[in-house]
Amino acid sequence: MDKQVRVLGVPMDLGADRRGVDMGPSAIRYGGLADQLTSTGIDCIDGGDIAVPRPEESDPDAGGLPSGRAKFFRETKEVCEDVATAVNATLMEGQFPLVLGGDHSIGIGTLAGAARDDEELGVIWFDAHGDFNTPETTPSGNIHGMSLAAVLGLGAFSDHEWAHTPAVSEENVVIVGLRDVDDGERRLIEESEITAYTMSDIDTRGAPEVVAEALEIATDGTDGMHVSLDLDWLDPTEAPGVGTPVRGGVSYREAHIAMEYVAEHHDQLRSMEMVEVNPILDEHNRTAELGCELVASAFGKRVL
Ligand code: HAR
Ligand code: MN
Ligand code: MN
Ligand code: MN
Repeated sequence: MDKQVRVLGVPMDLGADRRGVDMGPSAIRYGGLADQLTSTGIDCIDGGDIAVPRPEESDPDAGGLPSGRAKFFRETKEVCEDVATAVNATLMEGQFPLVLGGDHSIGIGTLAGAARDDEELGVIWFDAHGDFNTPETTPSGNIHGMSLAAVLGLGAFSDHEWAHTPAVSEENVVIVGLRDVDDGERRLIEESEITAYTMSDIDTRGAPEVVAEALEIATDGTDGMHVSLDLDWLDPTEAPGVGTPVRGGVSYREAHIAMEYVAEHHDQLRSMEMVEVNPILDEHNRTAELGCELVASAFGKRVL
């Protein structure tokens, strides 16, 4: 990574039931992000946090959707618009945006900011979950389980320009590490043109092969790619401090090799985010610390 990295915190928890992810950006900074980046030889600056309203002060069902349910839709839209503005301004300055969540609903904003109008963007979504529900299929109403569907303009999100990012095409979107999918969501993933690698794919083919293929798909004919790292992608024994842990995730070593492969594509990497760290559920901040190590690997940290 030869660009200056600008860190943007988004203490967002309106998209998830488990309060505590709003403290993610603090925990990640406290977990040594700046030191990890500096020791990787990266020049980084901290752009501070984007303001997020408290759920207690907001009405989850204030509306704005044509159908279905998406809690705090209005507030999420406002936060994501601010995230998009900050991410785009960062890119315009020639810096690299590194966004810290917060729950995964912020991915809607990061991608909207990273995808400039005339350029196509690929996406790799490292996650236990598909985040592919729409307001019509969601079992929870939580937007963090819908962010990828929102970016692709599915269901009730189709009329919403703030969510739908036309510069992202399904053919260049890849989910890696999938193991917890709802029924309606499964149907949407199957009907779509995205590629989803489950944990079984990683078990049988190995993380390096799967990630290499994911990188090919995300960079095939695109002008750049966005990497979205949901820490529940890892096994909960490695990353217990996440809002929605699911057994059977990737190991510490698999996660590192994946990020090292991302680093090999630094020319195409346009933006990155790390989400869903929940310090209330963590053990001595180890999930946040692991996240910092993984970001350093993605930016080219090496042993030799
Ligand atoms: N699929 C479930 C839902 O829609 C939970 C998914 C969200 N959890 C996350 N996102 N951490 O990756 O409510
Ligand atoms: Mn997610
Ligand atoms: Mn997840
Ligand atoms: Mn589209």
